[in-house]
Amino acid sequence: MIILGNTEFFKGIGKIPFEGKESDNPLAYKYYDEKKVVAGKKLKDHLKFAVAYWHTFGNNGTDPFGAATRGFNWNLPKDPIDAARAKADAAFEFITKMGFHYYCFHDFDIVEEAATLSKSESRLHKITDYLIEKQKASGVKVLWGTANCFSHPRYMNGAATNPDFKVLAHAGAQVKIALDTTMALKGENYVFWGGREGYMSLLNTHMKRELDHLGQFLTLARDYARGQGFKGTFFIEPKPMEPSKHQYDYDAATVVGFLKEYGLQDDFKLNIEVNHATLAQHTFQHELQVAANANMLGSIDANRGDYQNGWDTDQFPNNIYEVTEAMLVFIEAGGLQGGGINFDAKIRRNSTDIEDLFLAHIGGADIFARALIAADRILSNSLYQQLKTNRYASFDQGSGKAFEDGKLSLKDIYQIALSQKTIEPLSGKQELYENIINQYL
Ligand code: XLS
Ligand code: NI
Ligand code: NI
Repeated sequence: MIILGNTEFFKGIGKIPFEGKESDNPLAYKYYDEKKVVAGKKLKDHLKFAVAYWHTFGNNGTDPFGAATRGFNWNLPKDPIDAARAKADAAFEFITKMGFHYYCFHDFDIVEEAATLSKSESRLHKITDYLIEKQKASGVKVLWGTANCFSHPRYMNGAATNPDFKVLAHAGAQVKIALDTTMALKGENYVFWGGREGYMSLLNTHMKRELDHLGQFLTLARDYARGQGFKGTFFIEPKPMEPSKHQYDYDAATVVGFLKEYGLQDDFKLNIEVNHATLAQHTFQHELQVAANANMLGSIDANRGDYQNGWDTDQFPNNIYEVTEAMLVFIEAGGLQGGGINFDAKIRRNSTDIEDLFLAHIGGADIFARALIAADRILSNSLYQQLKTNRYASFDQGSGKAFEDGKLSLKDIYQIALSQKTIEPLSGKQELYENIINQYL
């Protein structure tokens, strides 16, 4: 078991340096040079890497078939506030050693939930004061906060979509407190991920009523936070299933439609998670593109799934080809609106060395940095953009342009088609696009 030191939790590991791709030092960045300027911006400002409090400082390796394989010294103190402070010490040591500037949390990641709502709230006040001090001392900030409205058994039938108003009210109170906490910590954004907002069986579910409740709940949360002066962005994190059989925030397209239906499109954007895209049978880049089309590409939860099995394995990202395709969408969309790249990923159960947490985050940061650099070069040096532009050239002038401008009727199009003699095949050139990506990696 990993048993970490007391005052210095990650003993023997210093600040992770950037050493470049020739380095064989496993505890060094090969691509993530935070000050490197790409497309007019430093890598650290493009990517805004964040550590996920729950996985990195909470995951002890349990799975449905087995016990913990890792132990954390910060869990040793009996008093929950002492334990929370120790965990915060470890978290800030880790984030600082990684050279990251952000973290993300659920309310009950930063302190253990108490037996009653009001006791939980007072615990959160205490740890918030401590975190404010840690943030001041280190310069580390909150990318986003959220409320865990899915773990406790009270949420087994949902939180905002629970058929029992009492549970909805409890979730509302929890969200209010989590918003207060996020604002006190100067969090830049606030996330809603609805693991229990959906159903296990449609037979016992009034879907329309539940969706209306969700829309109303999010409206109240937005109005409250805005009333308190919160300027950040709210994110919805789509996921199709797990733990529910069906989740209402199924994928990016579903969420965009939902936000527009309930009038939330000006305050909410999307937090796209790689593995959730996989579960929805989409690629990561597809989900980014759908969000970007709606001007709602807010943030990213970075991880990867496993193509041989169908659940949220939350592995650290490592597929350079895929991430490069995603970064093409990212750059073309003008980056993220308010958010960053949060490593919502966990090391494997049998990764039991202290350094494994570092290696995982180094790999994740390097893959995104390398992909962003490659994507920028593809966009500025290769034929990629020209090929794509040419593909649609028939809409840049003449009848195609008139169609785009809304100047043609269906009858006009009919006349045009009658006068066309032949239609020459226009190759999609997919293999060429694929080769270009490969060339620039
Ligand atoms: C679970 C989600 C969760 C959210 C935050 O699958 O990814 O971790 O990011 O509640
Ligand atoms: Ni996530
Ligand atoms: Ni997830």
